[in-house]
Amino acid sequence: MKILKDQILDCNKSEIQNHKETFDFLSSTLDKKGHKVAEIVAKLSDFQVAIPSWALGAGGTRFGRFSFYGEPSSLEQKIEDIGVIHSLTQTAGAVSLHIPWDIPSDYKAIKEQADALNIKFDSVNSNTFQDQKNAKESYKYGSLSNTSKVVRDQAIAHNLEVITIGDKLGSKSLTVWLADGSCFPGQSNFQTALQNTENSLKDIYKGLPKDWSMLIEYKPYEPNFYSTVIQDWGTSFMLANACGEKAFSLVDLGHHLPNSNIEQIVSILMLKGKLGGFHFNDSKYGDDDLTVGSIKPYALFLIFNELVYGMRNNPQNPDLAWMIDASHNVKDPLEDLIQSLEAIQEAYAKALLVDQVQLKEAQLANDVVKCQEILQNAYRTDVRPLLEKARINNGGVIKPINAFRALGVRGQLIKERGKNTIATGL
Ligand SMILES: [Mn+2]
Repeated sequence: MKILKDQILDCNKSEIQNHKETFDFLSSTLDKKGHKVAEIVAKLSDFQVAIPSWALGAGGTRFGRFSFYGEPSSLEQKIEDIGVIHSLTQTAGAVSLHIPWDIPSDYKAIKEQADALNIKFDSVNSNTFQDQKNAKESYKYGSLSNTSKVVRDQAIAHNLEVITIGDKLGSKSLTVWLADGSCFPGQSNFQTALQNTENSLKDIYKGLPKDWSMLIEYKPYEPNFYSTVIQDWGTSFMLANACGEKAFSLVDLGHHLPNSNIEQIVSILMLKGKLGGFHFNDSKYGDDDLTVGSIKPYALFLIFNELVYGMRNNPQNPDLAWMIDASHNVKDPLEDLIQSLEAIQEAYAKALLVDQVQLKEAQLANDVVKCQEILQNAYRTDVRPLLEKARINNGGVIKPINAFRALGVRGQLIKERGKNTIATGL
C-alpha cells in the first residue's frame, strides 16, 4: 500500500482553513514574544524518528497477543507500513531493524524500496535475550556476561554479524541491550558478570567500522528480577568509557525505576559527550511500552528541554539516534506510532519555545518562580499548528490520525495481506 500525493491533498482540503487560522494566530503571538517561527517549523520538519521494525505488528505480552489483522509478515511489508506513516507525518524517515527478526533476503531490493520511500536505516539492534533456532549455546543464563566463554563468544559473534548486516544497509550504529542478570540472590557474581560484559563489549567494539558507534542500553529489571548487569545509566556510561570514544549510552524512557529524574540523566550524559541514542515510549509503572506522551507529557517536555539545551551547548556530544521503542496490545500499531510521533514533535516544539537566555538570567538571580514560569509558559502553549505547518511544508497531512482513518489504511492492508498474518517480534 502506498499513499499518493493526491490523497494527501484531498485529506488536507477540509482541514486547511482551520489550520491557517490557528497557525496565523499562534505565529503572530509567538512573533511578538520574539520567537522565530519559521526556524522552529524548519527544525520540526527536519526532525526524524526511527520506527522500530518490531512495533508494526500488535505487541505481545506474556499473556497474549491480539492482532489488528493485516500485519506485515515480511521486512518489505514493514518498510511499506513505515512508508505509510512517513507519507502522512513526514517524521518517520528511518527504520531501526532488529536482527535476527528482520534479516533482509535481498539487500539491494530492500534498500531501493526504502530509498524510494525516503526511509534511512538507523541503528541496528542485536538480540541475545532469547535463543534462536538451531543455536548451539543457550542464553538462559546470560549472553555477554555468561560464565561460559563459549556462550559469550557466540553472543559476540552475533553482534559482529549484526554490524555486517547493518553496514550493507547504510546503518551507522549498533544498539546493544542485554537481558543479562539474575533472578535470585547468590545466583550471579556481580563483579564477574560486569567484567565479562565489559570484555565482550570491547571485542564487539573492535569490530565496529570506523564511522560506526555502539549504543549501550540499560534497564533496571525484567526479565531478571533480582539484578541486571547493565542496570542504570552509570553502568552504561562506565562501559561506554571503557570501550572507547565510539561507544555511548542509550536512554530508553521506560527503562528507569519510577520517579527517576530522566531529564537530569540526559543532561549529564550530554555534558560528558556520551549520549548516543534515545528510545521513546511512556510508562506508568515500569517498562510498559505505552504510547509516548500518553502518561507523563510534562516529563517528556522537561527531557526535551535538556535535549535542546544539550544540542545547542554540547558540541562534544554526537548527533543522537532518535527511535521509538514501544509495542503493545490494544491500539492499531500504526495509529499508535502516529500518536507517538505527534507527542515527540509536540514536546520538541515546546522545548524550542523555552527562552534559554531568560531562563539563565532567572537562574543566576535565583528567581525560582520565574524559572518555573518560563518552563511552564512554553509547556502550556498549544504548538500543534506548528507541527501541522511542518508537515504541510514536507508534503504530509495536517491531521495524520484523521487521514489514516479517512483513507481506510487498515482496511486496505487487511485486503492486501489477509487477516492471519503475524509480524515478527515480541
Ligand atoms: Mn529500548
